[in-house]
Amino acid sequence: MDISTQTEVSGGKRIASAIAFLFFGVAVVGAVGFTLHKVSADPQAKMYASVNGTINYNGQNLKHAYITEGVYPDSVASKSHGPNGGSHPGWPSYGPATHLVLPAHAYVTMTLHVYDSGEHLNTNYFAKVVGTVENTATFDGVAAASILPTDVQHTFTLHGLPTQTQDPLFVNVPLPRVVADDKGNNIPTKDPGTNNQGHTVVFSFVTGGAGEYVWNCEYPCGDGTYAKFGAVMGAGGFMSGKVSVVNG
Ligand SMILES: [Cu+2]
Repeated sequence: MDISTQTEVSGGKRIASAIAFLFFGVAVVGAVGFTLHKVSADPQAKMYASVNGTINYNGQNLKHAYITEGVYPDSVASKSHGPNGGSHPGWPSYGPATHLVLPAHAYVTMTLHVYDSGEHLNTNYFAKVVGTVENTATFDGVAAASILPTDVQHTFTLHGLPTQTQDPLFVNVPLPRVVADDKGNNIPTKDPGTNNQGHTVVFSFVTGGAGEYVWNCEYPCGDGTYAKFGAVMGAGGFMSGKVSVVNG
């Protein structure tokens, strides 16, 4: 056999296998990229605050934005996990959306209709209203700076990570529980805003510049793992979500 021909053939094979390997590599990178992109896509429906007029606050004329959400004892009622409640229909959830979009430098009034029962907090701090206008909220129309730590169903706790690049924003509002009878059925409330099925909590806060924040519940409503911070408390979009503060 001619040695030079043999060398030429194996050189050609080497190029072919190098090209095949290159295509394989590109395919792997493409598949990984596609998968990561799909997994990291925002699965949470957005709720946009609607601006209606302005309000004078501390000598500043601010846009007045309004947003209304609910807190439900199960994911079906929350409407934020599809008509059948998604993968965990029995989990409590905020709804109908869990990604809140708020205008920057605005006076935001948030109304929460809350329908769940509850127990006591791990930490009494979260029974206080923090970061709102006058550090109060109204509970079925009555203003208060806190509720009993034993009578909480969930909390709305908005915060960000410590950062140099965006304004701080922290709001904590405890949500009073609906009392249940000894069979576990909720006792009707005196709140017409929820057809006597829950409580209405209203509070206002002022946003700074644009930024990305999160909110979560600090009432340990999960399963037994991690001091009741497992299950629903460890999953996104039920007892936690995003808050985008946007310009424009
Ligand atoms: Cu909760």
